[in-house]
Amino acid sequence: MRTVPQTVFFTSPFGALSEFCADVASGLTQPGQKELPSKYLYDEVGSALFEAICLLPEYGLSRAGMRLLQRNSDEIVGRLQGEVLVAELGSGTGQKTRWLLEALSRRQRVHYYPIDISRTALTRCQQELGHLDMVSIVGFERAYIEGLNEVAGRRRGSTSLFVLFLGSTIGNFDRPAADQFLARVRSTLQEGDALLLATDLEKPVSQLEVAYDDPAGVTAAFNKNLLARINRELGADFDLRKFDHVARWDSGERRIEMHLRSKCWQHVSIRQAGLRVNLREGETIWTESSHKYQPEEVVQMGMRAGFRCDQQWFDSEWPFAQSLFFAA
Ligand code: AVJ
Repeated sequence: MRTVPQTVFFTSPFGALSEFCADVASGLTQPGQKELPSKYLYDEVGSALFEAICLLPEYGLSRAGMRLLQRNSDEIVGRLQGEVLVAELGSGTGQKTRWLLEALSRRQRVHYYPIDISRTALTRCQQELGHLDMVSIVGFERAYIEGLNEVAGRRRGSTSLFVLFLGSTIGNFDRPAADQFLARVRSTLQEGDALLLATDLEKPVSQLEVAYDDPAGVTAAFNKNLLARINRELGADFDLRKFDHVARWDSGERRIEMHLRSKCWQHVSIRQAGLRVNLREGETIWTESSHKYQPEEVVQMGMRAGFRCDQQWFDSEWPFAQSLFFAA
């Protein structure tokens, strides 16, 4: 039977540009380390570059996440009880999710709610998953917690929520912020609801450095595109050739950081923000952190937020974990 896919987008990017502008202005004028939020790496060009990164031999992260779901989706889904609504934080391209939705659709009609601030991502996800039998998609163009609250409002009776956070995007938060984020997720849930959390694990530094500074320069392009995006959308005049891509491991924080390092003394103007910014030679703009974890650390992180860990699955080629939690 072919069910009619109910594809609806709830969009509300009103004010999105001014939020971008405000975040750029505050990140570049704050005292000390200049910073740009990593969520802005993913415009249309950035998302395409990230997809190219995922094809690089040096970057095994997304293939590991994919393999884990390909191999274990039946078992994961088998651990859920009763009817579930599926909410995904950050829909990405939907490729990984496909394995889970297919496994679920073998036992129930699936309502799938991807939540993403990027309209492009939601569209991609719809293209990838929209044709699955027994799966209906309703996309929310929202921040994660906001979207999750809306999805939670759609549950009826004994239906439980199955929340997916698959991109290992949790790694973009520093450790205290990750705790806080998981606690917020927990507060939108009821006891018995499930969370599947993907995390990249610690591995040799040399392997991480080349994963985030690949010889073909795709990650460098991905990073520099953030400046190009600011040029395009906020009328700035960043000269991308005056910046180097830097990926550095911070052993205290156990994270790989991406920076853009100014090759010279320069000033940049950002027209829409009415702002001029000076950069010293060697000064960096910090654009992303990607935290790496120990498996037991992930269990503890979930527990602190009010979850219990039911099971973890590990990839044998690239240290990476999928952890299934239940709201306790
Ligand atoms: C999409 C956040 C999981 O942290 O590895 C890839 C983004 N940055 N290469 C990561 C990224 C540089 C990626 N996540």
